[in-house]
Amino acid sequence: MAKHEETPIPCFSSLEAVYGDGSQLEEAKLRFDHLNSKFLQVFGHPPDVFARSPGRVNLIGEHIDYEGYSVLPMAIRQDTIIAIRKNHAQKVLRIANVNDKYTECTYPVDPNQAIDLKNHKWGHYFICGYKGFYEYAKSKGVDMGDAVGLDVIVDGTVPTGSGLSSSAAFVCSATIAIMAAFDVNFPKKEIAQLTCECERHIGTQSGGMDQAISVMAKTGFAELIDFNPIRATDVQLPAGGTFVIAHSLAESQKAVTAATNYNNRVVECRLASIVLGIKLGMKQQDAISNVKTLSDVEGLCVSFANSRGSSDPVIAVKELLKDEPYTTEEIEAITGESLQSIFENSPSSLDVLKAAKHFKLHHRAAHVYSEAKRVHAFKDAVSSDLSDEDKLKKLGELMNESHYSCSVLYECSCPELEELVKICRDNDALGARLTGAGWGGCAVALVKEAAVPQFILNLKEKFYRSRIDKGVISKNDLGLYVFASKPSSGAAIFKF
Ligand code: NG1
Ligand code: MG
Repeated sequence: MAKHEETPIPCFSSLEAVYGDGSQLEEAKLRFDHLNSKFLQVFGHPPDVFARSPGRVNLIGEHIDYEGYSVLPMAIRQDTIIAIRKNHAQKVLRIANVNDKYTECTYPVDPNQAIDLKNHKWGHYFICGYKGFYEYAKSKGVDMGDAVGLDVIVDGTVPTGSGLSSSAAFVCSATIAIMAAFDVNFPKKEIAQLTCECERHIGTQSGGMDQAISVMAKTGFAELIDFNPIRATDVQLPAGGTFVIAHSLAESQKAVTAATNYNNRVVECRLASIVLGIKLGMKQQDAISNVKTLSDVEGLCVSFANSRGSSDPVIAVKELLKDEPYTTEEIEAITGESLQSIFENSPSSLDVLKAAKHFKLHHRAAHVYSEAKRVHAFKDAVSSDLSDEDKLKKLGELMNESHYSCSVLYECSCPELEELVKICRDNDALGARLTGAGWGGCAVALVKEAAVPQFILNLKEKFYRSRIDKGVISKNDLGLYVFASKPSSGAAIFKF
């Protein structure tokens, strides 16, 4: 049997295969009916085919996918569904949304068009998928002929700016819908790779976790995702524990704040890896040309640590990178080359350099190496012969350590997330941490199954009540901001 990741995206003629037969199915039927009628109303004909791809919650392994390290997310039930149809009469991409907040966007059919990053629009994420699809088809020698128009309607239920990867749910469902409209399909792992690369057209130097889990998830399992090449290994979570997702209500606009937040950390990690490489004996030019990520110099760090009687790469970080932030001049004295020229081919990195005062190489590298270890400790605990109760306890501890590292070393938390994580822990969570990129968005807490209803009530009382009173959110929407989540299924195509 072909491995899961080698198989193409499944195509179904009914909703049950993805949405089960309970309340989720009823909700899905309403959404698909609504998409159909809205499509008719907006474009004057029904859609040809649908694609869906889910959001995700990352259980552990934050900000390490782009450094080449494995992560451990699971898909959530919230997803993006896209209805699509080719339109030979109109040579334009028309992208509408069931939510009137997102007004219709139109784009030319040229797959080589540049995305206007200075002028951010929601439809840009669809264009990421569109460009990605054409780039991939070209690399595979598929002759796509003249570009045709596309009519598209989007329905997303993953809350945006929440660290639950609404962006990847959108980019993946867009790419898969476009593939389905053109009647082609590729192996999941190739779609995971191509969607990861094409989401970078939006200007964030993303890793690949979100797209990989959105495309490859399986009902009932979290997945250990490895990179280079992308692989997914099923992880069966211990019985008796439930992950509760809670929104801090601080929105993290990653595409807009990239230069100071997300891309800044990617650049800091690159600089940390080059400096470590040089300090561990690499020639300057060699390190600058060949070292892209901290995983590239881990071997050198481990040898160094071995010489000190340990195998922990953090030892090398502690001894070789100073605790205080580095200035540009200090780094250039080590690399022998200007940062401008090191990053000359990456406009989004040059934006980072422009915005940065200094670079915290020690802290960022210490986070990445220690977080990478915690992912494996998490996976090992799950498959150990501990009792389920002890496994859950261990997983909770690792989540707490991960949060500490994100907050203190990586500085990607925010006051609202700190408050929420503390409330989770004070109310009997086995562990709690921010999830996704951070700087806002959601926390994830591991809670004993039997305690979940009371836990959610406590969060409502202690975190959300004052925000409802202040009118930040409406009481009726609470279910959108705090909910228990089970591992859901990955991307699918529907043709009825
Ligand atoms: P979110 O917060 O879902 O956008 C981002 C990155 C991931 C990963 C996490 C941090 C994108 C599309 N996703 O997730 O690849 O690096 O942050 O662990 O940029
Ligand atoms: Mg995202």
